[in-house]
Amino acid sequence: MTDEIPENTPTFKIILVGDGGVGKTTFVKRHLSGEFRKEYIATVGVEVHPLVFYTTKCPICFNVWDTAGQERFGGLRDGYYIEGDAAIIMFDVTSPETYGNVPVWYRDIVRVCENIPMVLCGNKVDVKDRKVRAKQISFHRRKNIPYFDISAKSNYNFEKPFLYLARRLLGDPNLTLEKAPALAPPVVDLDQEAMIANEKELKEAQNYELPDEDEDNF
Ligand SMILES: Nc1nc2c(ncn2[C@@H]2O[C@H](COP(=O)(O)OP(=O)(O)OP(=O)(O)O)[C@@H](O)[C@H]2O)c(=O)[nH]1
Ligand SMILES: [Mg+2]
Repeated sequence: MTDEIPENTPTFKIILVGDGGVGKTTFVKRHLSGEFRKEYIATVGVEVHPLVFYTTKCPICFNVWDTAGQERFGGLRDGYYIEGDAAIIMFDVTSPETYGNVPVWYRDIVRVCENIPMVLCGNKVDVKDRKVRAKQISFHRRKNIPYFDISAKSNYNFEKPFLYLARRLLGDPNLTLEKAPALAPPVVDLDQEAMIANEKELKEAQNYELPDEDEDNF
């Protein structure tokens, strides 16, 4: 878990954003060695967690930036975004408001980083009373980025966003993980049947016609 990061490991800055309380810190702390090696950058007020994944091509290190106490309306300082190689935008599937703010986070990233690989993640899918359903999630389709249901507390789909970003950043669409990262043990149980139903719903939702909305008018 605390083995050294191999020399010459390609390393990328990952911007992790989303409203307060969506689960960003919980998510990034699941990866045990990243949590062990994290560093605090006081000037930006951010914790950087170096998460190493072992892909079939080579190891890859994601320096995931997680702000301490996010300024909900003020947004984040440019220092947070500058030289970002990729981004994870997170919302909470139990809070429609956090999904409603996804376009704002997206816009802020694009302003500074332009065309970097991004993924959208809906967290807390372990919660029975889910409020943002698969067919309501369409922002990623407009922007042509992938979407993943995740549950930080159960480790559900933890690797998915990182595998997608590794494929993009290393330029190999067929890349897979050679070994799973060491994760903290799940703290909630998942209802497997509900997850299968979710996955089916998500698949179907990709085929719905997009509502006729002005792209930037969310
Ligand atoms: N049920 C459930 N709760 C979660 C999950 N992930 C996080 N939470 C809870 O959501 C709350 C907020 O989580 P944080 O990780 O602190 O959220 P954050 O996005 O870092 O919030 P800020 O630092 O304020 O921006 C905590 O009470 C977590 O325990 C999850 O996957 N499922
Ligand atoms: Mg946090």
